[in-house]
Amino acid sequence: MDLGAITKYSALHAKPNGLILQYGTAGFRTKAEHLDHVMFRMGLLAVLRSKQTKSTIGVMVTASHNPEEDNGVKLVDPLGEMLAPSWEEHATCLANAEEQDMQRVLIDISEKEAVNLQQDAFVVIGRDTRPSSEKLSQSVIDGVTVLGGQFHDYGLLTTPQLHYMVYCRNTGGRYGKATIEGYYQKLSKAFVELTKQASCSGDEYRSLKIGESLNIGVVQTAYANGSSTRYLEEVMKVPVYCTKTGVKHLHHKAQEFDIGVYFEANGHGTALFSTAVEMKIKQSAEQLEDKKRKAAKMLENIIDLFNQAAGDAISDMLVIEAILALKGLTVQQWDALYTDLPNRQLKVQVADRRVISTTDAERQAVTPPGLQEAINDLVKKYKLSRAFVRPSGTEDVVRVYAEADSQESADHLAHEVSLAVF
Ligand code: NG1
Repeated sequence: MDLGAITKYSALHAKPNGLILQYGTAGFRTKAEHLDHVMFRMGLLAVLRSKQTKSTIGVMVTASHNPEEDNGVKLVDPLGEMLAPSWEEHATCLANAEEQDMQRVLIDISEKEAVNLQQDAFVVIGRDTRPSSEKLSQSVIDGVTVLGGQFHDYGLLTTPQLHYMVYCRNTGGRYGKATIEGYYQKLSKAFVELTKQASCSGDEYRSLKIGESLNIGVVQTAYANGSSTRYLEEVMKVPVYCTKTGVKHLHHKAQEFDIGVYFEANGHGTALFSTAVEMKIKQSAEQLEDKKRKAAKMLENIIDLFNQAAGDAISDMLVIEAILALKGLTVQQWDALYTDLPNRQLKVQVADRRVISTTDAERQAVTPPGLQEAINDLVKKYKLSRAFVRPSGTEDVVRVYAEADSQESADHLAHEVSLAVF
């Protein structure tokens, strides 16, 4: 580690005095003007993580749905998953270190994580369309190069595309080609193959039921509409699990199943297939029996159409289009499968959102004392009702969610709960 060079370059990406940030649900997020030092330091950290895992690591510069003047950064681990929790802590330490402590923190992390500093490092970088993103991704690159890391800057990319690139690069190209064309080709080939099969007979669909020996689980968060949970459990007869908000929690839980399906109500989601399932399907696709082979081919294409590295709206949309075509359903018929309960989400500004802590996958408030009891009393006043509050992990607000049998009741309940938060 060339400590002299790190000190010199770090001074060019100086940390504003007194600024404390935390690696949250989706990495660091705050006003773009406060993030230059964080970007530089995440470039450094990505190199250490790459050396430690002997793999390509991703860095995405984005603040997703936050206001345009915000920005953010998150690291992507070797299999396209979110950064490991122990490294989230290192990220927080490094981002908050005062200039004079930077070297010590870097050495501490390297020692704690037994990083071989002689190992090569490779980092891939992507960014969103915010005006601040290009300059901030340049600061990431400064951090990568000062520690001797190699990099590839993909420029504009969606977050799930960057996850896909990392996954491809670390699996020797087995998952797909790590280029933007490779991504589109993989999805479009699977989509075309699948929709070609839309004329299959009912027999072939029936032979798709490989299901007896597979365990399937659906993972949601507290924001999932109560009707969707009821439909999944009572009509589809699949077990449903609830985790804390944030893709990393859902993804992790979904990995426990042969086929794990997860989604957040705002659209992040995908399906994960275990290696054993993929092998079984591959074997069936080589069978001589025509119907089974066609059915297995269909499943192979479905698996290819999902971006298993991370929830990906483009891939999800194509999967849905293909399934509707295969089943001969219209979007309207699909939408009519069940009806969402009326619901309302509100944001509440408080002095310190961390005074609210939760348990039970964020469905129950533990602190401040009395808050949960107040929510329980309010919920009792309405039919088919449910409400919860939690501090956002990406914005400086407390989020309130309520659902009930009518829109008016859901609105009232959300409003009353937000008053209880003050
Ligand atoms: P927070 O700000 O922690 O509620 C939001 C979304 C999450 C997820 C993350 C990351 C809601 C209620 N929450 O988290 O679903 O998308 O941002 O982007 O939509």
